[in-house]
Amino acid sequence: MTSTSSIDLEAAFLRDGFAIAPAEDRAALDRIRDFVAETAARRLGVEPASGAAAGEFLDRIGERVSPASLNELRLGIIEALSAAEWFRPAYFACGRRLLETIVGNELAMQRGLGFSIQLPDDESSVLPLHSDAWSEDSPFEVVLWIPLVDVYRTKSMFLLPPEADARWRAQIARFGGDGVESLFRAVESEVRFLEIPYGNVLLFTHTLMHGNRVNRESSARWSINVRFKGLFTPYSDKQLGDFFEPLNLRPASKIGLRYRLPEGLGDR
Ligand SMILES: O=C(O)CCC(=O)C(=O)O
Ligand SMILES: [Fe+2]
Repeated sequence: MTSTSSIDLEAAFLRDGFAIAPAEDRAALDRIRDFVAETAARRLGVEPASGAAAGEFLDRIGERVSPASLNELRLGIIEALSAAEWFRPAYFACGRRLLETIVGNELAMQRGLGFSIQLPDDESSVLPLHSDAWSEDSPFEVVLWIPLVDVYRTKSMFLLPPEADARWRAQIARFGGDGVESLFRAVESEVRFLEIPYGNVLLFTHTLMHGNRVNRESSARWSINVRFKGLFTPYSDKQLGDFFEPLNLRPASKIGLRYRLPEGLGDR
């Protein structure tokens, strides 16, 4: 049965290219946030914090780490999350129904994760305007993007709404030689920086142009991104088994995938 709210959500996602919703498993989200804060504290040799204090610790990480040592910290956290077997189910639990409504209930989930920390005024960790579908990702993918702190304005990411994206995409060849910064300048007045209080998740289509700018707010951005797609939708360079892993395969699909036609059936 399709509920009215899921129809609204579907229409809103098609109209806006994204949806922001409360984490469906808040305990799972808090566990991820606390684990990240603890891992960061351990690596920096300071006292770990949990709960609201963990959020504050993350916001203020710029007081303890320099842009030069940030990437090492980031990689250490990715390694710790990848090794924690509870992480992937916990992450999925934060947006499961949302994903099922927007994508489907037989899903492929990215095996790795993207992790971003952006210190205030740090120019070195900017991810300029792009669409993942322009490189090696399939347009059937969506990104479940979860902030570990409140994000807003330049502490967040921006997305170009579908109508503007279609209009500018048609003119992209004009910007070929000048690089993405000139394209950003052209679309700047139309991009939308997404405000997402901690406790919420963002799901968006990376077919839309998006990216981030230098964080000009006073606290650090921490966010995770993981891609999902319909298991049987077309793949691009990022393949099943390698980049993606099946989630909740249904019985009929299990039977179909392992079925082999008997030999010697002849023409019938
Ligand atoms: O975190 C960001 O600012 C951008 C993330 C992004 O480009 C992606 O997840 O595809
Ligand atoms: Fe992206």
